[in-house]
Amino acid sequence: MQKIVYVAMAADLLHAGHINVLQHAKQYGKVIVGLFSDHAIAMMEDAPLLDFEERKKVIENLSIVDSVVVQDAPSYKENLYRLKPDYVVHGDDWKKGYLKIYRDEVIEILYDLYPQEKKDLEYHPRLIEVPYSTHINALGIKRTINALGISKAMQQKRLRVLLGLKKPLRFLETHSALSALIAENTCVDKEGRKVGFDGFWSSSLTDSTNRGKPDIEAVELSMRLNTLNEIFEVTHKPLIYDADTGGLLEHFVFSVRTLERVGVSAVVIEDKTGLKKNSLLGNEVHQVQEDIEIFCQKIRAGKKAQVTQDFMIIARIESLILDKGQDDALKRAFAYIEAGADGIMIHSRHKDGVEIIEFLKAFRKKDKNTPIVVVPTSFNAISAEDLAKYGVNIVIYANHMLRSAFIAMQSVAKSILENDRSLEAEKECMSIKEILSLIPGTI
Ligand code: SPV
Ligand code: MG
Repeated sequence: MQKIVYVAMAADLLHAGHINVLQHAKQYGKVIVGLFSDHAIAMMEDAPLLDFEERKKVIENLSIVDSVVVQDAPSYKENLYRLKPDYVVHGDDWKKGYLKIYRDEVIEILYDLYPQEKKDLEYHPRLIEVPYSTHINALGIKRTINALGISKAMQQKRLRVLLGLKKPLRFLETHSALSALIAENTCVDKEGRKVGFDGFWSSSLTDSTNRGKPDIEAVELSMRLNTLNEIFEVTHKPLIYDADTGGLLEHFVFSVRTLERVGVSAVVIEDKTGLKKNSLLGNEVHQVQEDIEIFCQKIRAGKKAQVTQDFMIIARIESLILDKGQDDALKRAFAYIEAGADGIMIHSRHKDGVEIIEFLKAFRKKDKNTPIVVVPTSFNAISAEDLAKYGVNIVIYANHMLRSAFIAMQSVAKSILENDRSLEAEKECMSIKEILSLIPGTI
């Protein structure tokens, strides 16, 4: 009987490296590809560009592939115990890095399935590892595709796609194209996962501060649109826009259309009225919460104004900021959802996060699905992962790029004055060579 060979892959961008692995596998017998589900890929890294059905169509039509099954988790466990393959084939690149834990687990399972083999935790004779094709750089291919650009429609839709695939999503404040490039490209390897930011937050606070203006809706949409366009020109991740109160209902409907047209994925409007001040000032300043029904009308008008199915309107509740209590926050949350809000943002300025967790528990008891957004600037000791356990979908780091840039710039400015030259400040600066090569197309 023909031997069974199991090969797991994402195959988002099929290239010669995949074919190389599959050709190796074919030498050992019948090739079953365990195609990672969208969810499994999103758990390990970013959501795929092509969805499962699209990727499956490509793989199942390869003559070297005998059949395709879904692998619905990063772990091989379920499929290996079910299919009991004679061999598992993989590129040898997973010997180190974030995928190593899955390799270790595969070896353990193979010893369990084939106990007669002499135990060696580093290796199993039924695990065939194909030298990784170093000349093929999947990340490079992805970067090239990103450089070519993706349509605004695809970038916009990505927020809804990601919400359906993973939790939490991490969004980082970006106030310029450069800060967005940093947010887009920074990632860290964790056990079993490559973690990066899922998208951008266009903050009213930092967009105003960056222009030397207070966070009181003084910077017009037309000004902020310039920044958005610059960000969109060089990135492909989704952006959530902080529209303050959304302004008058009659004006908000135009803003929705404009934001939707440029490719913004979601707009957040907060339930305040009159002269809006930054929420973190709480009741130290005069701030007035909007009447529930009036705010619902604004949500309804916005939903009616949008053209696509993809654009989202997120209602931000300021009850905890203004010490109005949990009952008021919950009442508003359900009223706003009823009015058509696609998600809610609950804000708090307390450091311990107790009132946020209390809200999340009470809300999730009644509503399991509506996306919840939080901005843990004050309750910053709770990890995104822990917030997700309480039901949060999107965690926004709302101002950290600008705040950190300010400190770095101020320190360099001081150093130049203190030393009356720039030599000492050099160590705090990126080299000229690096900054020149930072942006593709410079040289
Ligand atoms: C912003 O980033 O502008 C926000 C979040 O609205 S907060 O500053 O916490 O109000
Ligand atoms: Mg704001």
